[in-house]
Amino acid sequence: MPHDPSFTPTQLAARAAYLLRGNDLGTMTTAAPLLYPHMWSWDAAFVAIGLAPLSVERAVVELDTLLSAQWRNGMIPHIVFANGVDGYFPGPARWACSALSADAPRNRHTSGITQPPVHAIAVQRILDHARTRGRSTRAVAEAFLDRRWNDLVRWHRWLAECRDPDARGRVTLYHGWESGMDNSPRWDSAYANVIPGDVPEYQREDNKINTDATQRPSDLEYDRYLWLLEEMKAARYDDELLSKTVSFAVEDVFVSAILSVACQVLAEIGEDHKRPRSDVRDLYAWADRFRAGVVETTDERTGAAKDYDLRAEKWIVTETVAQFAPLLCGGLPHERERALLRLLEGPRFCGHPDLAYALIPSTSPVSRDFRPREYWRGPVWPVMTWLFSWCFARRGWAERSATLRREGLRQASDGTFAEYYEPFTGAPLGSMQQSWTAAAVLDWLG
Ligand code: 9WN
Repeated sequence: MPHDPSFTPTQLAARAAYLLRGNDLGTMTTAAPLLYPHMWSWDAAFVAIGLAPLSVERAVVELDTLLSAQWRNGMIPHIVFANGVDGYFPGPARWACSALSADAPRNRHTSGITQPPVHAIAVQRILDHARTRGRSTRAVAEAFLDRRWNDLVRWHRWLAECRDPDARGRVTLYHGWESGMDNSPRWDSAYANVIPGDVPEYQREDNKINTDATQRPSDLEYDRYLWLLEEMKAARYDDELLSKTVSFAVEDVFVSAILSVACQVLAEIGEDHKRPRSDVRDLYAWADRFRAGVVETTDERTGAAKDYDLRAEKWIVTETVAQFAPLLCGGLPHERERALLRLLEGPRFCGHPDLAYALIPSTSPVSRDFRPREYWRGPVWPVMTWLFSWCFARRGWAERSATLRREGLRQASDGTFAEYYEPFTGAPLGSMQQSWTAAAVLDWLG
């Protein structure tokens, strides 16, 4: 049964705003107060989406902080470390980015990998809110776009050129963390081929904070995560070398769909705001390329998308939220899209009879890989609900979007702002006070 007490929308919005204020270090918002005391890339974008209805100015600062840590090659790193804050492993010393790579920024500590490119969506939400405000706020948003346009295009260009050098229309990842869905069953077979060598000694911090081992990745998984770091360090985070040497390399269909949407959104912003035509043209071309790359992976009958393991040279078929990637970016033939919507809304996902809320579990409850409490192996992640709800609205599916919003808000009305939820009981799991959960609620209620 869903948890009590439940808060009214007004109370919930106030608590969400209070939470973001509490997690604010000044110019960056931590992803969560204890478990994630730094800035994460895709979290920061969602945080900016939540901040925009409260303060366009503060939302802009969030993205500015993130972009000020962009690498010279264009990569936005997955973590920007808060100065002088410990409590997360692997921290800056373990990544050693600026010592190893001339592309890493000198003035900021960051990780050496990336995360899903949802940032253009945040830029659009900021511009949407600015439009409803006075002249000075609109000017802040415009100035941001002037200041950061090139950086945003550089970011998308890096993904298109360095992470899809053969123009297959799919983004290559060298670490499960880059997918944002760290231990999803999607990556099990690719990780099985990662044989940890000499991993320098380490102590996990996450399991000191979340002491319930059923909710976090295992030690064996962590050994592999840390081994990949060593492989990347040996390659000095060099884009070309990574593609040859790292033992984990997958084409992520979900990140590819996000990139397609993000390129489309940024191209439209570029058109509206009279940005250079060549940029807009490139962005539309990448949107098309990655949409086609996603569609190419889909099952003819169900429309379900799949990832590709570049090292094993085989498709990865699992029943996870990533199967629905084409619903984000579009491009499927009509019948196939209808089949995929039936899969989404049927008993293998949102229509499973035992779910507390009609939301998309990270892994299908009928899959062998399903674990109802374990991170990306089953729980419902509110931020995913938000992403689908937003994309569905954009695709003209108002009712589907509204259903996700309604169910997402019902789930969040327990006021914990949990990182993820148990699908059957609705119990909050992972980190509480998770910034992006509050941000989703603020956007929905804004
Ligand atoms: C590793 C911050 C991040 C999210 C990811 C989520 C989790 C980190 C971790 O937390 O990953 O990047 O330590 O488990 O999987 O999506 O961005 O909220």
